[in-house]
Amino acid sequence: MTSAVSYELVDEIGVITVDNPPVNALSHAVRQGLHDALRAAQQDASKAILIICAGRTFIAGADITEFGKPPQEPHLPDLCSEIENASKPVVAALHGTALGGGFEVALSCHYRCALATAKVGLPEVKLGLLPGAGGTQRTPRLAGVRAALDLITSGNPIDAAKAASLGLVDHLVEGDLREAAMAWCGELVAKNAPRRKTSELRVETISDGVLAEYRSKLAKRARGQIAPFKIVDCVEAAMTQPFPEGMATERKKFIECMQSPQSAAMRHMFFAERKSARIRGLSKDTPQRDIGKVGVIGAGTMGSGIAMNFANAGMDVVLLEVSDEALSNGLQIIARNYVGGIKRGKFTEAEALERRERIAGTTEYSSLADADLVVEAVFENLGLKQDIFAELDGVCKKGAILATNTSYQDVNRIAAATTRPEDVIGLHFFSPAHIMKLLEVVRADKTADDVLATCMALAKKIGKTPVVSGVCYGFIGNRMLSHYGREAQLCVIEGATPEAVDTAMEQWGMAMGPLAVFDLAGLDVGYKARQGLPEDQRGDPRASRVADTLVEMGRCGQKTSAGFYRYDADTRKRTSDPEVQALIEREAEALGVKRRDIDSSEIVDRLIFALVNEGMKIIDEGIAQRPGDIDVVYVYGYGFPAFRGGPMHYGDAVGLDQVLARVNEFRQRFGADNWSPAPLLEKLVADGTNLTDWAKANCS
Ligand code: T1G
Repeated sequence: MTSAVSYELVDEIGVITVDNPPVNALSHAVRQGLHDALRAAQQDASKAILIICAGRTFIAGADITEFGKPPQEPHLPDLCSEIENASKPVVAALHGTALGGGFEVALSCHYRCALATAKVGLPEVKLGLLPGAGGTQRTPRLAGVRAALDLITSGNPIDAAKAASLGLVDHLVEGDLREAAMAWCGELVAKNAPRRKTSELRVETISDGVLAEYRSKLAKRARGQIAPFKIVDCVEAAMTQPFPEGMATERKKFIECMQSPQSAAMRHMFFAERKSARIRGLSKDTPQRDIGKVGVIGAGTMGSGIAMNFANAGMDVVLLEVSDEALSNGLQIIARNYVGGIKRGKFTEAEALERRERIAGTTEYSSLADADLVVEAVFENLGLKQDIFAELDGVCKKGAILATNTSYQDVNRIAAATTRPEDVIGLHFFSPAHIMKLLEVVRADKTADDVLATCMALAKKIGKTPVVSGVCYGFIGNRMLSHYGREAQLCVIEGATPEAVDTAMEQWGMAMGPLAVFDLAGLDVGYKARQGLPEDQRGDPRASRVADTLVEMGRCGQKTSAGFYRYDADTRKRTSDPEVQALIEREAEALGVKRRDIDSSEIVDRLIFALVNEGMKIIDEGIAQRPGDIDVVYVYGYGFPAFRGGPMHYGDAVGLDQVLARVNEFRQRFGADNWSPAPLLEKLVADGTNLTDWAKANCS
């Protein structure tokens, strides 16, 4: 055995216990320990073998930290085969989240029992992989082809009851798992239960049309990804090939996925998301303030969504507006959002009602006096925000955290409107606030450490992925977005149609093209921001003239059923509008822009390298703690494809020398105002290193 796996004979049951915190990942020590324990169990008087785990979960998968290192025996597929071919019945006892290789270990056992609270799943596809230890061959044998395809291509876990209904779990137990599992093993022994080898089961035959239909559905849902399609190939092999050949097919395709840049990118995102929750230089033991009651100021789209986040996490919320009418509108937005959530199966009607009832409305600031946290979410006007914080300073109790949801304004200047700047922080939610996972936590100059630590923990509690940002115009995401958007608009005025720009970016992997995003957010948002600036600070008119003209025509985007595109009022489907193309050509002429054909590779490089270059500056200025944080912002907040790993990972994957060469080319062609290479980019290229290695040495 190894320290991670122990074995003991208890009555007639050989009990193998895995204990490898935090999630019992299948490290080499665990695999070796399981191998040794299995061998011991087959040589003693045990009549059945039980595999169970200590801690909070059954094995949650292969050890991702071992990926990329030389694989060590026993390899997981071989270990699973040893389990299935053991001389005695092997039973798995599941709790927590039995995922990936962990669930594959369970599938190779002859029987599986589980606590009702357990979940099982094969999330490899979320790492750009596929189950590589028989999951694609055993799952269809137990649950059928369609269920197997759904489980493996989605990567989403299912609860134990659902797993039992599919034949993936045989017995649901309650109470103490070990006790219940031991008792069940005893029953199996008593009735001389056979060793049921999953590999010997036959896979149901289905019509070829099912697989073809599944592949075409994936072409939309998993556009640009390779692993989902290889999963379908493996499940097809389970249907058409004997088990050994099917396993060989799975192995081959697993290795293809493992070696793909897509998997490297998605594994990077897995760790980047977990690292972004940590604050550099701050002890994990930094004290936190108790947050029980939350005040939200502003019941517009954002404020209402923000209020829901806290109510959904079990906190009491008081939502403040300036008038009963505005408050009523906000509460109606919340009601509509909950109806939508029920329809999407996010929660039951009873749960929705319970959550709604946690949100109380008010028009009186005095109602915020006992709030532990107040989040201001009014529209983007610095003066108004400063007035509100001055009011809060007088009303809120000592120790209350005062947060602003501002997207752009200077949080230091908002904090300066109070006598307690150490209690002020930015909590920048992304629309729709009750759905988008990203939360930029803006650390102002005087924000206290415990306030920051409290908000980072609170973010996780409300199901958000937090990223710390320093104070600058637009923080991390929107600052970079302004360069991305500028290039999109310039490509349009210089000759690419809106459809060409959006199609190029969507085929590259963005969830939605930039012009469609601007229509979704509302063209009037940028318009008002620009109108609020002095003429000489409104930037290059070529990069805003088309959008501003559209707004002046009353075409603000989806909200007016017309912006860069026309929108069907019901389906919101976008269609091109020749009137817009004519407008673009008119404005280009008026601005003296000579239009030309722009190919998709130029569009992609201008938009994406604008992100990379600005991201480098953000890192250099200390606005972001580490490059991976920027990747988390873009994948979780801006629809950047996880299979490309975020802008900074992508820059490394392309090669920073290539990025710099392209940035310098664009500077030659389009001017240094928009294309000044980031000093960090130039430095890394000059040093012949990359961002990943630089971050290891500088951003631990
Ligand atoms: N390997 C290594 N470390 C892991 C890990 C894993 N599989 N899963 C989690 N960790 C670490 C994580 O980095 C963090 O470390 C700590 O555990 C707590 O994680 C052959 C090839 C299990 C649902 O994809 O989904 O099996 O930051 O913060 O929110 O077919 O972790 O504390 O240092 O996420 O309670 C398939 C991935 C692998 C599951 C728990 N399995 N993990 O969530 O905690 S590929 C997965 C999760 C595979 C086989 C293939 C979640 C969780 P640190 P956490 P959590």
